Amino acid sequence: MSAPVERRAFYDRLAARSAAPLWEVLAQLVTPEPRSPCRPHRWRYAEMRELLMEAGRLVTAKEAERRVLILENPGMPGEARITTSLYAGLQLVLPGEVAPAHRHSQSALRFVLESEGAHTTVDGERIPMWPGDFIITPQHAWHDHGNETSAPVIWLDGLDIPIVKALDASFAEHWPEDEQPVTRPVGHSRDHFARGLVPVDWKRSGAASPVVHYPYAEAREALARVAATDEPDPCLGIRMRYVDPTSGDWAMPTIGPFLQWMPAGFESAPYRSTDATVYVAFEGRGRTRVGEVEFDWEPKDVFVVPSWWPVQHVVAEEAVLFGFSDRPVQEKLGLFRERRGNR
Ligand code: GTQ
Repeated sequence: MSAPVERRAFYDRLAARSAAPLWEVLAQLVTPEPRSPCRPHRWRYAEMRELLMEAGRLVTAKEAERRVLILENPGMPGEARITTSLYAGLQLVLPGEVAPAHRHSQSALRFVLESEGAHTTVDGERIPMWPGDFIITPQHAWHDHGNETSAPVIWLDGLDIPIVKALDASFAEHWPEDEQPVTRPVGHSRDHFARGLVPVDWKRSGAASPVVHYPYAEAREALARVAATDEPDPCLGIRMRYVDPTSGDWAMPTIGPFLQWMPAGFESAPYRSTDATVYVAFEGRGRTRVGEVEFDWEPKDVFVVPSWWPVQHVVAEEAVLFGFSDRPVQEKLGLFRERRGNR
């Protein structure tokens, strides 16, 4: 080929025509394995809680609209991403506060860390929040959060913000008042869809599960009973995913949430998957190695494992991890891969 100077001049002429030479970038675009800017990281709950309380003194929930500390992946600072495809944050609503009603294209999950009965309202259904509860705010569902108790409520938000951003499909609007009217009784979505019965002529309208509340008490009992009979998977322990009971598919179209139980003394076999995963250590204590990075965790610490990094857990005290990833998207696109063991 021609001399580098000649090429450079050619590239400049291409750039002036909004074009570029593929051969200079092909190897970075089409990699033999996932190569992510995402880094493994752990956020200590004790530290983040202090910062959140400080935020509580600096800004009201109403003023902020959502008083949230974004958990930003250290490999992608300023991008509001915890993985390349997902967003996570810690949200605080103080006693007496309301986070005003709005709705948007982005889907949200809530995993409750601290609460003594605060609530979120989703499309007219008021949902009491208790520690460990998993709650869905489907895309375009009106939602406001409130706290009529005397204790702060803190939860982990997981949203598909980067996915919606990549697709340029974001719409949002505000409800005219702080709170939407409550039009449905407590337990409405569970009564209609979570008990093995659905109204005979019901037809799915949204993309998410019609069940919006998955209380921890029930999930924890299921885990315990399954763990009593089933052999833990060498890599994943007893991992169970949250589903839409009307379809058996993941509970959300873009985010795949799960619970993972591991007994004391469990040392998981190496595992890697293409879905970068956010974990909350909800019960127990242990350590996790992600490639060369290693961190310990205790209740309510959050950590993230990037795509295709090998992960291994060592469990000191019987543990329940909550987790979520973009696995439903990858499965539907035929991109999901996992690998067990040391290959
Ligand atoms: O609670 O509606 O963490 O709209 C980010 C955006 C929470 C929410 C977030 C949101 C919300």
